[in-house]
Amino acid sequence: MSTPSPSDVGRLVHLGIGNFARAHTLVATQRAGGWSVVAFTGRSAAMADALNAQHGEYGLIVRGAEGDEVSLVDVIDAVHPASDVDTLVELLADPFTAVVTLTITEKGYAAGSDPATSVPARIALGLQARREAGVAEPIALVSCDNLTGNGEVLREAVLAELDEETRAWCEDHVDVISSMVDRITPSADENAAQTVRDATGLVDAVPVVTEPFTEWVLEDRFRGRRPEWEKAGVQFTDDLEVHERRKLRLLNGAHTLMAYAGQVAGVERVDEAIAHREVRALVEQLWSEARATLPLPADELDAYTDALEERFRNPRLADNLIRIAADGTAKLPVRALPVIAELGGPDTAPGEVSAIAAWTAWVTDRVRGGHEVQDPKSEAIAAAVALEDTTERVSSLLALLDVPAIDPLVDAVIAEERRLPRP
Ligand code: CS2
Repeated sequence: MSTPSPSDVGRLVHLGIGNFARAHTLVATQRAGGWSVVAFTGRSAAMADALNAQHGEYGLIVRGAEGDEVSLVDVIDAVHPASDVDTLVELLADPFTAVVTLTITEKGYAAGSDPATSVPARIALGLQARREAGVAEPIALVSCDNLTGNGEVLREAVLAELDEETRAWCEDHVDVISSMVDRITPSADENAAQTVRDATGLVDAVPVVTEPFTEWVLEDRFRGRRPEWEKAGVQFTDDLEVHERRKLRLLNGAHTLMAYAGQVAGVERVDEAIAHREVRALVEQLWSEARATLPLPADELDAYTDALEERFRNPRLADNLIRIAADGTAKLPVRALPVIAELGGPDTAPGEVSAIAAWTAWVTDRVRGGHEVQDPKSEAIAAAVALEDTTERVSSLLALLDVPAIDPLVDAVIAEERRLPRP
């Protein structure tokens, strides 16, 4: 096995090119310098056409509370639609490819065995081809999604799709790395393209708007080549779990609570939700519960939640709650349920219960109001919401989070639904 030499160049393949990767990991890869990036889209192929028409270049608007900083990011060589499985397999079998990063969202890890729809299944095909091509150089798979132990989740999902021989080969040739990635990235507003054009001259169909804060922490165990991300302020650690949990439970947990409770209370954006007295009180309660599950000193947690509050209050970021409300059935089991379980049940975690009750209330209002809910289980949500009886409705919804119908959470959620702030 070669000694790690991160400064060597190589190719990075990114899977799931959306706003988040373009605001964050790819910016860090550009700063690291020297690496070639080939990206694949998520479900919609439109991003491939748009970015290729701009030779992979796009504008990045860093939107602080006081003003914008606009720059161009030019690190992507080519973008392919997710459906181009052959190209992905070819790239993974090529020794020049040393790193694969993923932003495929929580639900992408449970996508099954069909390479047409499953990223883990596609990676498995690529690794098999890499082994068959006799490539000795290690490859690293890096998950950048909001899951506890995201590398482990990815490893299991890929291994499940592999033949025996490739599975054994992976031990010496594949590193699966967990990472925590943080940068709030709303959908770009309609003026973003003009802002990029005025500042840089680029006619940009897919500009990115993001916040000034940025953090990326990775497990420090790459055996092969990787970009020199340290140059971009990226951190490497042997103890990633605490960073992951802190972010998932404090940032993402509060986001999820605000997304549902905020909309039920009649507001649309994160800055409005955190300024809403009653919603903010729920966030404070959720934070005090989540903090009790984190093995970190109080002053560190104070500084973290203070910084979060300032980020949420950014008056110029315009982060819409509807963005965060997507995929609740994939997010609540990672963000809220573990805290309730670790604290010993719903009675000791009323803030987390309110996040779940806000979700059941919001999907109910939304579906009954004739709107769609963006979620991998949207059909089952609609069927549950159609139930007239409250206990049946709530227990059917909670079953979609894998909570049993007799769980005390069902009654706690029903009681909390009635207490949620309304307009
Ligand atoms: C949000 C995240 O969509 C969501 O559920 O909570 O996208 C959040 O903005 C990022 O994790 C911030 O790093």
